[in-house]
Amino acid sequence: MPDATTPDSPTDAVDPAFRRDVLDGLKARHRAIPARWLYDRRGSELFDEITRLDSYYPTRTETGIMTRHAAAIAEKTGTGGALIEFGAGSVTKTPLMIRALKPDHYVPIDISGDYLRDSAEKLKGDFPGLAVDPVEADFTGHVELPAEIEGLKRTGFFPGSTIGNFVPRSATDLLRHFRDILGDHAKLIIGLDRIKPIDRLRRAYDDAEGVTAAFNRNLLTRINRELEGNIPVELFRHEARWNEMLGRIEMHLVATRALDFTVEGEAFHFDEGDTIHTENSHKYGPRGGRTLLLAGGWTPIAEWTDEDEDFALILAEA
Ligand code: AVI
Repeated sequence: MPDATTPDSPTDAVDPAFRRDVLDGLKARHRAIPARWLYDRRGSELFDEITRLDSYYPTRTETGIMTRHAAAIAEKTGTGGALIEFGAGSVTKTPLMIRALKPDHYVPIDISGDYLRDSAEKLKGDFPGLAVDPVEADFTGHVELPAEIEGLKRTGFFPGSTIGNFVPRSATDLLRHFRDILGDHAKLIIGLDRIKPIDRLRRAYDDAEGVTAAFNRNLLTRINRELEGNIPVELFRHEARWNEMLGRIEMHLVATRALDFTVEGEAFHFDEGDTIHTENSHKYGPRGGRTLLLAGGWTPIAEWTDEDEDFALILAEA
């Protein structure tokens, strides 16, 4: 999900999709802006900081699962062939998977060309025998896999519980799309965050250090910079809400008093307590996670968790 593709100075061209999503989102009855826009350069840096926080357990828990179960993951998945990662890859998780699965080809797919090329170069240095074939594309859209992996066994990799940032209907669409990209007989290794006590979830998404709050409010700063807005950022507070019915943590930006602002010349009014919904992070129980995969066209064949069952890594086949 994180990428650093979008402009950070007003002189850069603004993505028309950003303009549309922000203006439509602010006009809607349920004000909401898609989470993908949280990741400008600053947002990506802040997300990186979040992954190192004590209270944000998913990253270190998933890495722990991969380290501890590397041999079993390799045994069930099989080694060699092509490892196709949806996203540019992380400096810790990707090398762990490459070491375990020993693919001949590694194919990261990401919309951010610069980041993709940098990390591909680094991996080539770390794994001299590995062919790295990056694909610059939005993996939610059309993806052309490199001809070099034609006929090879394919394993998709989608860690980090990024699937949780999609509502179940979009998540199943995305899983089906992955199946189409990877083809018959492919496998998929996917990270899913588990449902757990609400106070732990809240602390993970509203940390004492205020990093997640800064990450959320940075969206308003970005709107002001790129869309000539004058949103009073300091009058919005971050809120992480557990939605019990939908099994998800929601991030909101809440107006602390009645306020007015403009974005690209359009006027907006907020009453005290009005919110902008900026992200969903769905959590799944063991059955829910597997059902999601089945609905997305994948059959789960193995699952690994940590001792506290905070996080799950599922292996599924097409
Ligand atoms: C990228 N994604 C999986 C993170 C999550 O946990 O949903 C984004 C995030 N939002 C706030 N903290 C982390």
